[in-house]
Amino acid sequence: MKEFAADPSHPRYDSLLNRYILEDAAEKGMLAGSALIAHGRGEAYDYLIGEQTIDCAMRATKHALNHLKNAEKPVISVNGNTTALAGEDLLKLASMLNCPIEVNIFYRTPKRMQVLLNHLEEIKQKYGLEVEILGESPDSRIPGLEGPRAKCCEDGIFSSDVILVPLEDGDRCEALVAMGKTVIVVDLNPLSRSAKMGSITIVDEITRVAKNLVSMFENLDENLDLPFDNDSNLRLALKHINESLIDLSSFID
Ligand code: PTJ
Repeated sequence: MKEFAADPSHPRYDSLLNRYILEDAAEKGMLAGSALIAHGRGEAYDYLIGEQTIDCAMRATKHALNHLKNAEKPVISVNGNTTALAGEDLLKLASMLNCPIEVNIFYRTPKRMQVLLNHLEEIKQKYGLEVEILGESPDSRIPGLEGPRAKCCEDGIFSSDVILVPLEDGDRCEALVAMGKTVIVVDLNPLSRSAKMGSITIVDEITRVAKNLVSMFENLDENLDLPFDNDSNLRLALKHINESLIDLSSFID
């Protein structure tokens, strides 16, 4: 793998770094075949959002963290893209929450599962984190889904009451909501089915979200009771995108 050559002063440094990380992860066999396409779709929305955490995303992040902290059985579910981009911060968050992290991928192959589990295990060792990593031996199924994507762990996703599940597929999100869970979605596309189906949707880039969750953990008010309505919050994200488009249209004669 070539060295990452971009200078931190580059205005789009973070975006270039994420591409580099994903190229590297693809070479290691961590990603699904369509992972870079999915990332590109996210990038397009991020461009319109201004590659920043907008106010409604911060509000959703605080609300999500409040739910995770007050959950009886929280769990963090990670796929290939999320593990590559935000594995470190999400493992730190899992350690703070004292909850398991479950590798649960849409395009499931034993080889990918092993590479992802090993990657998380290495991060865990590096930082000396005490986190249970699940996913290797699924012993349960998400009701209402067919095939390998329904597989999950009884001690993780299946029995959780609050689940953080970034970059999720719409069907699985719907099935998790139907199980009665509070489903926290991270998706840059406020129009995606997952964004609309989720209980709390954070319209923001996963590396920024993971960092925000870790940095806010200590300081979040224990009794925080933010009024929150997911549909209204999604509309605020769309309003922000719409305003960006109106600004951009000033370039057109
Ligand atoms: O590792 P696997 O097998 O579970 O597969 C993972 C992918 C992401 C390939 C799979 O779940 C997939 O195909 O996802 P979709 O249906 O393309 O949805 C991905 C959603 O995530 C899209 O709505 C993107 O806008 C959004 N997205 C992509 N990159 C990011 C993102 N949202 C936040 N942060 C990102 N970095």
